[in-house]
Amino acid sequence: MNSPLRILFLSTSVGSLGSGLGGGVELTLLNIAQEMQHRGHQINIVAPVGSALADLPITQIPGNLQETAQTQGRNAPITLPADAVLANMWDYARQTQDKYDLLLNFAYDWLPFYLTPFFDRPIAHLVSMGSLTKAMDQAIAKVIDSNPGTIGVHSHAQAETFKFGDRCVVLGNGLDLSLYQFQPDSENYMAWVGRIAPEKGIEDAIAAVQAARTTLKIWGAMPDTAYWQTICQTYPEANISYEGFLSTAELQQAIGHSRGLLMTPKWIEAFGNVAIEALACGVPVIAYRRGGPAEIVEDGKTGWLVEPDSVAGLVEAMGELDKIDRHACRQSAETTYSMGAMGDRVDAWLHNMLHAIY
Ligand code: HBI
Repeated sequence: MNSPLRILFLSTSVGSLGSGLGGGVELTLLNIAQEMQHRGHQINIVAPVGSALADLPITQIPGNLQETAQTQGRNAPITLPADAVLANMWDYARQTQDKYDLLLNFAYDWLPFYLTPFFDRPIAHLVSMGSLTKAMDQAIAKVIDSNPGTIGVHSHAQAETFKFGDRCVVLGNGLDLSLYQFQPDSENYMAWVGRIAPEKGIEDAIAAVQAARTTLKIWGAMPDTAYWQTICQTYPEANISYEGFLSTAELQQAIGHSRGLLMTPKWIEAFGNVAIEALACGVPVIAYRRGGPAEIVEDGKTGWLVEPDSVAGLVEAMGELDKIDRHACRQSAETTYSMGAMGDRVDAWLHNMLHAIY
């Protein structure tokens, strides 16, 4: 058993926890925080004002939110708004760091990486996305050079997008599977879940269900309604419905009854929490063979992996869903993606990092 630690969690800066704007990292932070508490570690979370997450201890920090990194180009300059919540969060961290054994950063932003050598306490960074900009790559590389073992990622595919990928610690991810009910039977609709944004490739899923003459139900945050309107105008015949951004309890109930989940990422999805949420409910996953989901789905066993960007491949895979055993989907979630399995990986990562220093 690893010794109990005092850990300060620093959240993403693009939205308050619970708003959905933080995407997959909200769920990741919640699950790691709950599992670390369960293991006897003492944690506190620093996050933008308006954050609420289960009954976790959160210090809410005011300030203006950060622009999302994935909408900027590779040469994007470092930006911080006036009165940046990110800067305010890290100023708070600087002032209180002595109360903790280590800091755990979830923000995919330049500042936390730049500040790392200025802090007295070790900082572990869980990098939530693949390589996006030169500035971020350089900032992360600098940290991994001076503090080996402190950069965690979710998948090998994500690590490989960075030149230093072989020196990242691959953690996968984990869910509280008790929140997900296994559903042995399905109704006749497909599911798509995610932030409704270009990098998620929802257009392909809609084109596929239109071609397959089936129904698609869509859940997730909708940061840009104009983008959604454009999609609806582009596919007027598609049988699709936007079902909103639900809590985990409601979402798992809704996707649990789907025939299958479609994952159509246009970028290298770092992981794809949604894939394990679906598997936990017994729902097979049809995913492009790209990024994190390709390391989660076992082709032919828990879903189908499709040639990236092939709508025809998605249609063909939907026709083969009956070959997948829904029990095998749930089992694969329990084996690799439970809180315990993820907790073991995170515990080992943090303790190895501390042992390397002291
Ligand atoms: N963009 N600038 C910035 N900072 C983040 O922490 C960040 C982001 N975009 C998306 C994001 N985090 C999370 O949704 C990841 O889980 C993808």
